[in-house]
Amino acid sequence: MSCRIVVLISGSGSNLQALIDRMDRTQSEIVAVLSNRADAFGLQRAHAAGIETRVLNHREFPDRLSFDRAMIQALDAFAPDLVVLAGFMRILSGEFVTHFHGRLLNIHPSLLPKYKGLDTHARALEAGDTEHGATVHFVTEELDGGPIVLQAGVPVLAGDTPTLLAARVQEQEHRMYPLVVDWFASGRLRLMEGHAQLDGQRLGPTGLRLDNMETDMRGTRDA
Ligand code: NHR
Ligand code: GAR
Repeated sequence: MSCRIVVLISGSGSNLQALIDRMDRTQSEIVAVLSNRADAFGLQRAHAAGIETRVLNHREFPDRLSFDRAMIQALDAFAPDLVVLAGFMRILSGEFVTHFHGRLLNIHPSLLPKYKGLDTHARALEAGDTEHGATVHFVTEELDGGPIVLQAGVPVLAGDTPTLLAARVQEQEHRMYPLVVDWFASGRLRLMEGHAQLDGQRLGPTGLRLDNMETDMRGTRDA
């Protein structure tokens, strides 16, 4: 049976594109894309792929909760098994997060728990970090604080700007998000008692590392 996915965006949607590009090879289907901005380029990507779209402008609602309730209604109409935040820029209420508990994933552009919130690339540069990266995690009410599934690191290079660094991080995002979504869609990944679990094994506090996993797989292939 196919996993019904709805993707939430606010902007370019390059992570959405990475998911779209894998759809024919997976047991999942993106049934809708929802944006809080009518001008999000990701909506054009969805149209080009023949995926239904919805726009809910948060500015047209009196407060966060009524926006979130409208989103819950719009999303429930698609009966999603999984809701994927892909560059979605609105903080979600406890009511929203509870409604989709265990079926809500986010990709965040830092090696959490470092740099929760916004402007992560500038903050990593400012701190003089030699490594930066991205994290896929289950969403809970604690902003960028939910159980971590997968992280990928990139080096910070001499002469980096936030834009250069963001591009390097996004390359990794486009590899890691489809992988995690596949794990969820195939029933291998779930949220159990507040912890991410893959193949029945509870993951550690910072989840798995994409680079380690590839080393492991190379080991298996060469053996
Ligand atoms: N909601 C909850 N409850 N928990 C999380 O972990 C969430 C979430 C909503 C979004 C994505 C997150 C990120 O990956 C995310 C995780 C927006 C903001 C923010 O401050 C912070 C983190 C994230 C997304 N948004 C401003 C707000 O007032 C608006 C900023 C804007 O519109 O540009 O909502 O980084
Ligand atoms: C991604 O890098 C994602 O990690 C980040 O925004 C970018 C969206 O790119 N997410 C956040 O900052 C969430 N607050 P995309 O629209 O091209 O997928």
